[in-house]
Amino acid sequence: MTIRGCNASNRHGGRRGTLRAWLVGTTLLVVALAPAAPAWAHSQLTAMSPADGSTVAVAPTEVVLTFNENIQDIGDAVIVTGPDRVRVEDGPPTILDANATEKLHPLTVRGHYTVSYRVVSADGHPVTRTLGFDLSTGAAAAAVPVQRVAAAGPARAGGGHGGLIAAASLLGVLLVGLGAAAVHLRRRRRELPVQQAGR
Ligand SMILES: [Cu+2]
Repeated sequence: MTIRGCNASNRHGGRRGTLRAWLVGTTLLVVALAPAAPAWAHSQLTAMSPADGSTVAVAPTEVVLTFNENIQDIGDAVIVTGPDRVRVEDGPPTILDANATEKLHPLTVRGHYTVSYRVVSADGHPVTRTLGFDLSTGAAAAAVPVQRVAAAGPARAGGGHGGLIAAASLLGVLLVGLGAAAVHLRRRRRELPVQQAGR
């Protein structure tokens, strides 16, 4: 890093102290902004009914998502899409403690159903994921190609933490770079007249 070169060529204790203080300050800031190491403490799905990947012969009337901790009842959404790409969920889910219950319209088409959810963790971070189940009874789907990848598009694992870490890291790099540049410029400005005086 440029900071090291800058520091190594700096023989002036006072200014090195300034740089060190700057580095300590920016490091503390970055540490404060970055979330703690066990960053994946937000709510995780522990079970779904019908089970993820299962095949059921009787059409379920609801999907129940169970998490490892209570989730917040703020703008949670569950989207259930049938083999014919028709959405079959009935309104927003009902949240009770660690469970999100999503009522379904009658499932009349056999095939694969995707279940995508976005719920807000106890710690305030949204979590999203796409699961699915198969219904073995019902009418054949209309001639629509089943595109599970496309259906899985809106839901992504992860959520808030990754972006926050990236933003904090970027901010830290910018601050350290700006600080180093400022110290470097100030030193050059001060040393120039001294060198011209023939020291
Ligand atoms: Cu979280």
